[in-house]
Amino acid sequence: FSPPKEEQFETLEKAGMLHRTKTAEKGKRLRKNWSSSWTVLQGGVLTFFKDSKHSASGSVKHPSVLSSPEHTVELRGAMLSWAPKDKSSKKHVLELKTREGSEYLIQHDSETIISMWQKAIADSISRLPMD
Ligand code: I3S
Repeated sequence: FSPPKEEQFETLEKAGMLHRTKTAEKGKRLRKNWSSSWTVLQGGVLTFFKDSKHSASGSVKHPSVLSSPEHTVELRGAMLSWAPKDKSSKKHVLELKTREGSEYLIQHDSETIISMWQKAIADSISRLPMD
């Protein structure tokens, strides 16, 4: 199955539970505060939702009915890499740096799951124009 190209950009790319923490805002370092959140990757935007109650698959296609997003991360111009060891003692940690100078750590205990997120987010970034 391959959807029409115009629609591809709008459709849900990935959703699931992730551990995440914001580590910088507009270039200023923040104290880490890890939490689990339902995370949706769609149309070049990564959204972390506030609670995990809405993770039933029936809600996945309708993010508007979920609780309000806690963080909406614009992926255009962002950079994703595996976090250096000194950023966290956790394993399988991704570091996402936005164009606006915000930084997030994203983590999952499963290497398989975090690798799928790494690929999905990297693919999304690469499809967006740089400027
Ligand atoms: O880089 P740090 O300061 O070792 O990060 C840890 C802290 O954020 C810690 O919270 P407190 O600042 O309240 O102690 C968290 O509980 C830890 O999870 C953080 O370390 P990891 O290595 O898990 O990212």
